[in-house]
Amino acid sequence: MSISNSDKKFMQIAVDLAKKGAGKVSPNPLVGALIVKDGSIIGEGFHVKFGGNHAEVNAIGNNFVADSIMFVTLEPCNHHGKTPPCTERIIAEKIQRVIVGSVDPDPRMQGKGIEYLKMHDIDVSVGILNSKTDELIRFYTYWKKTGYPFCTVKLAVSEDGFIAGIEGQSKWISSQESRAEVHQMRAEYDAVLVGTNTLFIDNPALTVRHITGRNPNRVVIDRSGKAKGTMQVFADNTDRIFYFSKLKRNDLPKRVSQIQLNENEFNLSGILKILGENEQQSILMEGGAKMVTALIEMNLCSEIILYYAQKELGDGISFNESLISKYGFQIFDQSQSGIDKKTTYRRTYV
Ligand code: AOF
Ligand code: ZN
Repeated sequence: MSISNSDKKFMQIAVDLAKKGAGKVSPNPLVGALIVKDGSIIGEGFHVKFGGNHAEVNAIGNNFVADSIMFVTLEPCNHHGKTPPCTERIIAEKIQRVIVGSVDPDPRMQGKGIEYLKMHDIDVSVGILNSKTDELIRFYTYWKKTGYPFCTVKLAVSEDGFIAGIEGQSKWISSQESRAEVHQMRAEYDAVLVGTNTLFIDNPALTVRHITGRNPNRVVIDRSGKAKGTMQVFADNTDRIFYFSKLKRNDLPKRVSQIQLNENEFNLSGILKILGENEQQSILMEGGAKMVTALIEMNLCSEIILYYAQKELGDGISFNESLISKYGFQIFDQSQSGIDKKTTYRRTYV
């Protein structure tokens, strides 16, 4: 059956529903679902939190959905995980048609859910609005395919081209709106990563304050074990702290997960691999110029977001923007954030 403009409109609603789970469902994907009968919406749902009902089940709820059409941003699952297979439920409810955005890259799936529905005489269409549905699951997809977290570098660049003052301090370059946006990202990424230099210069808390949202996990890379236990990054909180060092520290709060690596193991690639193994799908890199450059040069960075601010610093540390094209990044999006101009660069990956 062909896809109409109203089908696209319904899928867009499912995409918007899926976004409501941001920051709460990882390491599962964001998923939204909508049930339509005779042109009217009779059910809406999304994956609300990890371990909870899938979007499809929430959309079905207690509604009578026989002979309806389901719009779902991700291929319905066909396996027993923390919850039973959505495909079985769709079949049992006698839903007539399923319109899917993206195929699930999980090795247990990759089209098996779609095949299963078709085998049970359900009319399935795949790929509608898939640039949007793929975007919803970009962290999940990258992590499933590579085992590494999707890393975003975020930098504010002053009017005269510096990302930090001469001492390395990077606070207050960008506008209030940009700072709120970064806090929104913190609330949606699994973890925020910094190195020792940033800890000593900025003593950042890396928590969410300008908006309402949960705090991200924090990752501290401190090769020679210099960080102080009293630093804000270790302040008591409910989320996890991963601390990478060559030394075992006895003076850090007990809740810090210490991961000791030897000289050979101590590199960004190895560290990110370990974070991936610990189900960290997305990392926001708020580190200094050196760490950011290393991440890009090692092909470990998937996205660079630059906030071009209006403020002049006079002098300071700059970021070599020629790295952006040299490592295959292209402009993905441009927008305005308060008085700052924001550019998002992406590189094609997997
Ligand atoms: C769906 N709808 O809303 C989500 C899906 O452990 P479980 O039962 O929660 O299953 C997790 C897997 O299910 C996950 O790896 C992915 O393949 C799929 N996620 N599928 O049909 C949803 N969140
Ligand atoms: Zn499911």
